[in-house]
Amino acid sequence: MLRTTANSLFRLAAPRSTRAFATKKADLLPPLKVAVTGAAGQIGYALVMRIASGELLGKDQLIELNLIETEAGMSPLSGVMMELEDGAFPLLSKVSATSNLNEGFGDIDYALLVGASPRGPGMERKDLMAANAKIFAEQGKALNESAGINSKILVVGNPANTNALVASENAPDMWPEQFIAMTRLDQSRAKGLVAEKANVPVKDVDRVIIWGNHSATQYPDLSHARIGGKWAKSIITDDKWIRNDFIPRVQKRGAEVIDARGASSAASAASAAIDTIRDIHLGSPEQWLSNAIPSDGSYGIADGIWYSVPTVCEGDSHYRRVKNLPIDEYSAKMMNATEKELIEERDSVRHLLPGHENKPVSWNMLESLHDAYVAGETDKVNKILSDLPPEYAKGAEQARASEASS
Ligand code: NAX
Repeated sequence: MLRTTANSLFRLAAPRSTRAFATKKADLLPPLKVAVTGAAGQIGYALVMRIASGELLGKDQLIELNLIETEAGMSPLSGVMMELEDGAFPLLSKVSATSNLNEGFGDIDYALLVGASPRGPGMERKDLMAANAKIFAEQGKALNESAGINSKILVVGNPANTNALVASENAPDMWPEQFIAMTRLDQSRAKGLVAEKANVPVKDVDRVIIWGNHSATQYPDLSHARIGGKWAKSIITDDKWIRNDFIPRVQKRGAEVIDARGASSAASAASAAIDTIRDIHLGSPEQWLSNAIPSDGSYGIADGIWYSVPTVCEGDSHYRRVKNLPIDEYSAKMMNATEKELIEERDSVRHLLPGHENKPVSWNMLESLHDAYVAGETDKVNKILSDLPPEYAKGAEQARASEASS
């Protein structure tokens, strides 16, 4: 508990980035450490080359890559190491390969958790869920012990949302919001299909939302989407296309790729992982980006599941959910269906969820405190303060007193 409190206070006090400072001092920024699990797999292979070339954190950012694999994966991984060496990437200051999690996650700034157990012959979904939950529980523990204090963790390996929950629950000293499950690929797929339908370049499509689980229950929502700045539904007026073609196609796009390619999405998944972390690190404040993050009860979604919502990435490794969007009846039904699946997934791995008692106070709570304070909602401020541990409440009271006296 002591470590938890000290860590959360330190996290609050720590500057979120030294970027602006560093750019003034040198052409290249001091190295940031990035870990990738499953680095010898097909997504990992596509991913590490692009990270090394500077697409993840910027072309002025030196990178140390920690590649993590199973014992069996170490041999193919040595080939990936050779190719990284042969690429002579100027930004890559160091590469290491390991199957030891604490070593691989030591002081990292970002981790991309791609490695996961594949579905074996005759394996049921619940068996796959259990096998992967075990992997992500171990990784959560190791991240808790070894990762950098402000690190961000992107979970790609499936079932991504529930794996993120398991990893976070096993990392009691980390904020839940440090763990994000990837739904950016689903969002990009949805944007691509809308662009095709409207016959416009994909860059003209924005505010497409993926709600819920990275699975066939996800809800790709066009209610708020825009095409060339205009409301998408005023351009795509065919609701039947949206409900009977667009939504199921996005939900099952992974299977469509497997049917055509004979292998699952790899380059596009790597691309989406790069996009997710790049936007979190460098910011993309004008976009609504879908990320599965810990629910805070917004939109009536149950607490304690990793549910995809629209977020705004402000840069410096910080993101905010987009709140208070109007939700129509059809959307509510679709959002509930995917929530139900996530609750069932959570319940099936309960034995690997040690509980929240030692968790630091979440960003969600501090953000709600800030919002209520700025809006002058005194009752809400007092309610949140009464739920906070005393050391936070004392600091908030002091801030309030000094503001009142200035
Ligand atoms: P591959 O089977 O090609 O590669 C997985 C790699 O992970 C292998 O090299 C394996 O040795 C390694 N691995 C397994 N367990 C590990 C562990 N405990 N620690 C470290 N490494 C481990 O799969 P790939 O196509 O790369 O897919 C990886 C994961 O991404 C899968 O779970 C897949 O379902 C998931 N996906 C998630 C997507 C998303 O949008 N969130 C989309 C693409 C992809 O389907």
